[in-house]
Amino acid sequence: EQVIRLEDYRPTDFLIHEVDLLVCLFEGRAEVRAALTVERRPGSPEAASLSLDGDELTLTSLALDGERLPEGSYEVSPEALTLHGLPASGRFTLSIGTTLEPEKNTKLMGLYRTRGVWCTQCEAEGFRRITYFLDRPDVLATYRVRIEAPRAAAPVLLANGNPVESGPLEGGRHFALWHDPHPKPSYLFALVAGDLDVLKDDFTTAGGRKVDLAIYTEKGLSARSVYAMDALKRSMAWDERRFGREYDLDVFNIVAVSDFNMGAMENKGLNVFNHKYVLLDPDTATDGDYAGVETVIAHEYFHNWTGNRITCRDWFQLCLKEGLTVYRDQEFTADERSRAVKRIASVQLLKSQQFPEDQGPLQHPVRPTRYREINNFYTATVYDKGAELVRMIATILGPERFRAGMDLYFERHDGEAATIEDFLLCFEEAGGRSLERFRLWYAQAGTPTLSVRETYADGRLTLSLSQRLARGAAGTGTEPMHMPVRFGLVGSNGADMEAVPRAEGAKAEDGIIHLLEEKGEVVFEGLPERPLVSILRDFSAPVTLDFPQSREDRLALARLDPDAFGRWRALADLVGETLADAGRTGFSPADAAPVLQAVAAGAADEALEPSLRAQMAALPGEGEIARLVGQDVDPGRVHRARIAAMAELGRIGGESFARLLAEGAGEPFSPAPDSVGRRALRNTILAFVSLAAGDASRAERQFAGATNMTDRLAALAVLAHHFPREAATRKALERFHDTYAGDDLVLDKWFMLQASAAHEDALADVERLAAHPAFKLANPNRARALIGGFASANPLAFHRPDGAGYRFVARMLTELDRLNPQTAARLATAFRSWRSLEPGRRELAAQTLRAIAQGKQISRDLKDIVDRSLQ
Ligand code: DPP
Ligand code: ZN
Repeated sequence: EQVIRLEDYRPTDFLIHEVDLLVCLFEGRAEVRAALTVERRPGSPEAASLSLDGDELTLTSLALDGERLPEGSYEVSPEALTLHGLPASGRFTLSIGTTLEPEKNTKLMGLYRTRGVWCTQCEAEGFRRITYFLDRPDVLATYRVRIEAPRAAAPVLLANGNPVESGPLEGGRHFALWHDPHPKPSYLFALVAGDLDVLKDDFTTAGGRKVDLAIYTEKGLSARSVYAMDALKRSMAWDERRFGREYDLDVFNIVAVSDFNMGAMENKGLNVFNHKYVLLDPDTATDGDYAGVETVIAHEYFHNWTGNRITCRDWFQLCLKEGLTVYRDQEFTADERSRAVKRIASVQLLKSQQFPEDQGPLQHPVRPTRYREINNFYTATVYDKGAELVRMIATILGPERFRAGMDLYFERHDGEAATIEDFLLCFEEAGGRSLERFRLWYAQAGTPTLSVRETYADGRLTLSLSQRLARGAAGTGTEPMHMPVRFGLVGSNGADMEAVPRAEGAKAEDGIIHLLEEKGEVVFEGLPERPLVSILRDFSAPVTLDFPQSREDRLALARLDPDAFGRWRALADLVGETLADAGRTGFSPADAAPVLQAVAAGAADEALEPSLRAQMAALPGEGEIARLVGQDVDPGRVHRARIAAMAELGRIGGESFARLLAEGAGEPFSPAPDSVGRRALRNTILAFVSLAAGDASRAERQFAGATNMTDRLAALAVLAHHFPREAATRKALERFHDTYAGDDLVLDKWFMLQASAAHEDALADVERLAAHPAFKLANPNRARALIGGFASANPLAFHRPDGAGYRFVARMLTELDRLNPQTAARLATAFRSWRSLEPGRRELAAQTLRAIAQGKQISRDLKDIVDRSLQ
């Protein structure tokens, strides 16, 4: 199996300047004619042949400057078209004809057809499934694209860039011509043809360019794209304000489709979205869906500068665009909503998704140095840890110098395919500071441990810090890295003390300790009282914190810390430790009482914004508790411990919870943050109270009376998860199904909810659902809802001690792999923490993984994940 290595990178021998594409769409097939303006790169060897990537293509014609190429001057293999004896200098035109069958393309890479709509997905290596090409991100060309299609099936014809011309053709066909003036790599190519509804609007940039905006959806769904349009316009305005980045074409089009491997794709001027991240209304979408749409719309829009105008030299640099763009979308949400709430949500995601990846067999550095299948590196590490690294640069430099570094990056590399080194150099120059110890974060995989010890006497506080990185599956280095540690010293009055420290082996400035070596020490003198140490505010470095702070101090911080994130962290760490203990040895109400009382107090604290109260109230998920347990995990015990804690919390919350539930009922729906927060708080509490009372009736009433999907689904979740065998639950599930039978996005929720319901018969239920007429394995959202819902969100059932959960998932993955390897591989990461299970399950999981690996027709995508999981 071929391994691609970073150290083997070298530029291409040929440049492709222009791409002229004619795409003729017919029922059952597509014909593509590409005219490529090519030139041998000055200085490259005259004997070098040109090897163009291809995948599942049929070559129908081939010409050089209009002359058919003779036999022997080229070779075709399943992966490439190789041309020999090409001109030594000057530009020449290669004309290449290919045919493809979009209707049969179940991989959803390249050109495919979904619900009658032709669309494309080219990142990372899909363009080679449309025509032969140098399908790599450092080959930048301008594109002119003409689409011809039957007018009835495809009245809408879209491609990248600006529209040039359109008109009728014979035989009920028509055409559209598009031109994208910005040179781009092939992975940003897109076209769409179909019978679509549209929502239109416009936006005028700070520089006065009027941009026509359009969101295209399947028939009848246009009304559900209003919020996405609003999010788009806010994103455009924010990028101008915050980063000085304006949009650069006359049109910006978004198309939402049902069948899509990713969340969305940032193709230049023509974003293609999984419709899950566009379509919304209060009756069919939850508050979480609203947040997801806002984030993904912003993320893809922000790629226009970080990804498109400046792209990646090679796929090893994926974090250059993804980590940076996630950082940008996180900042957007923080500015638009609440900074603390967004930061907490991002940290929760990092801990629940990235930490397990970084601590298990699929570990890889933020910038990997080798891969077998690049599609498997669109990971939490590249995206979310990648964003943490950009955040650390901003923390280290401060806002002004960070912005200066970004400005320099945009100025210096606009129109280029850049590397992480290019990016870091901009911050070193603009920031006037070496990032030598910092850049190791990109190369060294694993979650470092930051240990903090405090000693206090007579007004003098000493903080001793040290860092440690264990070598994991990636086998990368373990050198000390530059860790910015935000902190505050909180007085008993709940205010930060003013204190100027002395430091050794570390630097301390502006509330940040810069730990640059393995060990460092910071001393504060003349303090009026022993402070509460609020450490790692804002989660200023993605580390595991080892700080044996007393329970009393942490409970006090959970009440007093003037930094909202600090309050949450103090409490969340205590809750995590309490539940990890319970997951090891069983839940003890007496041990947990002080912590759960603090949780209930946080939920009831009216000084906090509602979303923050909901975050204070939420208990970590079973996956996160399992990670904290560490070794020999028994997922059944973890599940029982968490349920017991929820019920106990419901008892402790008592009257105050009942009041909170009663107060908000009947509040009209609004997507505004406070309204969202109140719903989140009530729905979190609903589960606690129902479990405490052993009574489903509250949830039943909420389900019946709900006026929005958030409240309806939350109530249904309480029923399905905690009262699975009650008649009321069956009835509610049926009613939900019947109400929304024609609505795929809502049906996905219905599948997901049942797949993730933890109870004895869960596997039988999921097997029944896999045979349900509405279950379609070929639709990624549906496959993710059922298989992902079971394998990643139902630890109790997936990790059944008899291994039947593993075997079910293996069967489904093997079947899915034949249709859509990329989605199968993604879902297979559910096994990534198998080594931390108790011995019985560990052996069963390993057996299952080995059985998948031995499958005869296994794809490279799935094999790569399974092999690395087993290594
Ligand atoms: N569409 C994916 C994203 O935006 C990959 N570029 O992250
Ligand atoms: Zn992205």
